[in-house]
Amino acid sequence: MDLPAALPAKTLPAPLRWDVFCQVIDNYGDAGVCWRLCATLAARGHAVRLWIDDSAPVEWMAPGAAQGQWPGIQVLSWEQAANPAFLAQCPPSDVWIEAFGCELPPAWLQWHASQAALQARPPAWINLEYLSAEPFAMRSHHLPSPVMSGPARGWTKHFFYPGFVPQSGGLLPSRVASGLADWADCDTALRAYAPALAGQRSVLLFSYPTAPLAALVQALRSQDQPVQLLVAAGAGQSALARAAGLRSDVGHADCTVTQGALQIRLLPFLPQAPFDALLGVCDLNLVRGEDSLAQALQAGSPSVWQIYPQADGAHNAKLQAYLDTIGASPPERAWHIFWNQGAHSPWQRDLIWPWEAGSDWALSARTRSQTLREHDDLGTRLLGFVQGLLGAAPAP
Ligand code: TRH
Repeated sequence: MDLPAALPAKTLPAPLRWDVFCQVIDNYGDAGVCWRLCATLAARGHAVRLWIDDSAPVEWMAPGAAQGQWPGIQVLSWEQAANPAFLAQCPPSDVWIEAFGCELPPAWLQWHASQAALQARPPAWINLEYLSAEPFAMRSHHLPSPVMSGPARGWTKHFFYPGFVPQSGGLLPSRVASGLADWADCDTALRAYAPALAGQRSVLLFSYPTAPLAALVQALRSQDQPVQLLVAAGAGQSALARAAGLRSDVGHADCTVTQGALQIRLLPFLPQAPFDALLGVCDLNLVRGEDSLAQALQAGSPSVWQIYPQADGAHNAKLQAYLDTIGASPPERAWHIFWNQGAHSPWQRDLIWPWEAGSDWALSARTRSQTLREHDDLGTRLLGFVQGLLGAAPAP
């Protein structure tokens, strides 16, 4: 009988040092994904530096992080990444993550390419892309992209595409569902912001201002039982306040207004963990952007995705690919059409609520979430890929 080959040392999950680069282009998704990745890696014992050009969203997503109060994570500025004197004090890392194609500062590349140790063994350099179910994402996942010019010429980046299926890069895990967050903290926040959810119907709304909010409000007001609408902070909240005709003096975060069956509660910006927890306790999550979608899916309650609209209409194919991949039912598709057709999209008679008799939406959302969570999450898949790259590189 053949003896199994000895495991190469690199397959051991030794803690690595990571540099994650984030440029905030718009909204909160760039910071949200990068922070979630950092938290996932740090929870597995890795040392992470997050270089970010605007740390304002991190201040409310992860209070204390920018002040160095999160074990394993250092939040640093983009300017520091371009300062050779500062870089000289930083131990070199094993992995560079360039989020969403943000280009690393030239001074960073210059400084690192001049270091003999890195010339002998360059870092695993990953271009972390947007979550997509489209075929191109699967085709491009793990593909190498040789650097052809500049100080790092001759090194290689690799694409990494998050996704919903086992062959993809997976989904970033929910901070709550995967036990990465302190449940007591989340519970305190839930008690504060969603005090009377038990036994009541509830909808979480995190939308762009272009969602059909007037039609939503109208439909909720005429429900036969009370419904709480928890409205996440941001531009969508201001639009909801206008659509519901809230007086400007109540149109601010952290207040509750009752209109017919509808109780509207405007939320302040919540830290990411309680935000995730909220997705797990509401009966319907109307979410936007890839990160809240990924979390809503894993949370296991029915969800509808308002996809970020692109001028060239490319978001339509992306939405279709998503619905096909998750095997969306006709009622779910009807909701996605209604919700993504602009502020004046009319309420349709065939739209059903997940709590309506005969609806199996809640059950299918739970089943989908179980399937997703049985697969390795993005952190595990990324780590495996990176270890393969580092193992293949010559030892220093
Ligand atoms: O803010 P978004 O709309 O971001 C989007 C997407 O990233 C999209 O890909 C990009 O093209 C576009 O911006 C420009 O939605 P998303 O992706 O859901 O990110 C929101 C993040 O904010 C998520 O990590 C959850 C977090 N969040 C909280 O932690 N607490 C809160 O109170 C709120 C409102 C959000």
